[in-house]
Amino acid sequence: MHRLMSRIPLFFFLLCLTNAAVDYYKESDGIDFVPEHSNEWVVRIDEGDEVADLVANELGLENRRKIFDNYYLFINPSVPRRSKRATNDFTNLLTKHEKVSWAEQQQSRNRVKRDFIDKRAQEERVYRSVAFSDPKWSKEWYLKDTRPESSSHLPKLDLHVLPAWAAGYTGKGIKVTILDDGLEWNNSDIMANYDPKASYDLNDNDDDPSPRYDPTNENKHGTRCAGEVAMVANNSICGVGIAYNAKIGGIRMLDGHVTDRVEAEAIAFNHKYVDIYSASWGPNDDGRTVEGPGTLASAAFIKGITEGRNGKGVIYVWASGNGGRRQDNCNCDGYTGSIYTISISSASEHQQSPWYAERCPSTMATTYSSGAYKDQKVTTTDLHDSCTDDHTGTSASAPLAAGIFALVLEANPQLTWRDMQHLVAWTSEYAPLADNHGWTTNGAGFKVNSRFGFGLLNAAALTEAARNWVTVPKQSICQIEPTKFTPQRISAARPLEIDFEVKGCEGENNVVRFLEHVQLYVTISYTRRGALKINITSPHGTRTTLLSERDQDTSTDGFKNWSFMSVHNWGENPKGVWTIKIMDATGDMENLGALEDFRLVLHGTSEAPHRILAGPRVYDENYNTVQNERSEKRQSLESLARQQAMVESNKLASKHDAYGQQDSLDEMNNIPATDSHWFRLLARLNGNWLQ
Ligand SMILES: [Ca+2]
Ligand SMILES: [Ca+2]
Ligand SMILES: [Ca+2]
Ligand SMILES: [Ca+2]
Repeated sequence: MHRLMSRIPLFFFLLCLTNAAVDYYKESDGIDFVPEHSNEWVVRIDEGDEVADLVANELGLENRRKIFDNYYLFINPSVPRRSKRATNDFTNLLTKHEKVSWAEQQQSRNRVKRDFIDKRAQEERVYRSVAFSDPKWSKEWYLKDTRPESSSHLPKLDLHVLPAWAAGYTGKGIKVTILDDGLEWNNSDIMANYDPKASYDLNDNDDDPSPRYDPTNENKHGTRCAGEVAMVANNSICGVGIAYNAKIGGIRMLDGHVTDRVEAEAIAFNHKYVDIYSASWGPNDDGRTVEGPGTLASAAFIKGITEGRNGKGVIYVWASGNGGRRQDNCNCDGYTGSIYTISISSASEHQQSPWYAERCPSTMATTYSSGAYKDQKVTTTDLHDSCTDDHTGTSASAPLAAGIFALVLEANPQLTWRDMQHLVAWTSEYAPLADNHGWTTNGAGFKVNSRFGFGLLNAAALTEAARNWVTVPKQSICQIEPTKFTPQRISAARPLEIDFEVKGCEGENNVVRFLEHVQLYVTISYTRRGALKINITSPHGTRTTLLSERDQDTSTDGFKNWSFMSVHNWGENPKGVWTIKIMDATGDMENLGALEDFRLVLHGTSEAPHRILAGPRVYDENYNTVQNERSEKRQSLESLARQQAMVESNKLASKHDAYGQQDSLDEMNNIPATDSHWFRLLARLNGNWLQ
């Protein structure tokens, strides 16, 4: 192992991260997670399949198959399938082989689903919806306005999906896949939209991703996530998916040994076919884990981004994590922190950041989900051909976003993976979440919040902006490394502050003038990792907390070339003085360490994205317009009533006019008493979009 590290230093910290995993806490059942080593090696051989076969033969291995690029899956039959100990001797033997450029024994990684197990099953009440025949449609409060008339003073809660549907976008032609614990594809509310080509079972290596059934229904998670995206509309079963005409697949990968190889194959599964991947899981949200994608999973993300959707890049949607109660920080999760994933957080029906939500500046946007005990949850398909109102956490938020992005790709199939992120920045809503702490306006005029990213997704605004979107200019990446940096001491007594001048690679062809993602890579040694807090301030004065204190994290491992990512400088020009501040938030004088190294990586464009040319974003403070529409309608209702009274008292109106007025009056009276009325109105406005 040591030999491998010295030969290929790039892999050093990745190996350290996975090998250091000894002290896990599993949120759901309190059992400590101990990684197990398998009899699989992923081996990189650059000279092709025949050489791979030869190497395997020579070493007594089975060359199971090529994973992708030059990576092969080798099985060593003389090693147990599961073992607590790594077989380092054999890894050394492999890496010494002249035809092998890299090899790694696969070990299980602790990946935790981002929902909550609700012990008190809610009694299911059957609602009969009038617009869609689906009985649970009336429970989908995040898609439509379910406020009773008596509560029209309350804020409107939906994600503006109905206007996007009314404009004709229902996900047609878009393929979404859920990376999870399986998919009950023959569920009556999934089957018509099921896509076998977007599906696979990586746990059992077969084409059928059906979940493994057990008495606790442990593997319901993937089926629940999938239904949110693509429940079949108007079939009198369960509910209606956001992208109810999209194709839905499932990759079964969480119900077994989750290794780097398994994650990679999921992340790049049929990546020239699938458009959107949704993942509602990640490293343990225990508040003391720092973990990201391994070598192969990192390569898989790049494949999806560079080769997917004919080079425009697939869309990766990731749940931002449920570690709020344990002060976890989503920037300690390399999946949400990746620039390639759109990480999604949650807001409760009270438009508050819920107790489980994590804070960090890599989060891009928010959708609704569960909140405190009595708050409404998310409705979707469930195991055993059933339906539930109980899906929760950021797990439920990510698939809502994936469904919305399917509508967006239908509105404009030419969008790139970066276009989608720009669209999120330009359209997500601040107003419904304005009562929460932490909003700030950055130097380019975007409102950002580490709890919500750019705000609540707005499907109507997204699809509308997507239609005429001009593809953003090509990505430039500018890396700034300090010259002659000597390690700087950090302690509770001495916060470390570093100012440095950034030119944004001016004069070079990778100059960045309009920022997208900012990454601060640091190597820090410290006696208590969770004591550390890191801020960064841009030349525009945007101050971002890249890492907040984590009580639970007592690790002495520090950070090894770890990337802290932020989208809070979106649109800013990076030129000027940046300040990094690293401090010990605990005040514990015993803690000690040093910043060993750092570099800043700026992603963005040298040319202005088209949209910014028209000026900074203008926010709609009256986003909750249904409230206003209602009072307007009530006013016009009153004026109609007055008119009618006048007409009647004068006995002058023709029968035809009176009927006409009576119709309008009924229309007003009925809003929003029944859904059918709402839909008839929409249908009248938008043609025959709903049968
Ligand atoms: Ca199977
Ligand atoms: Ca249905
Ligand atoms: Ca987390
Ligand atoms: Ca991300």
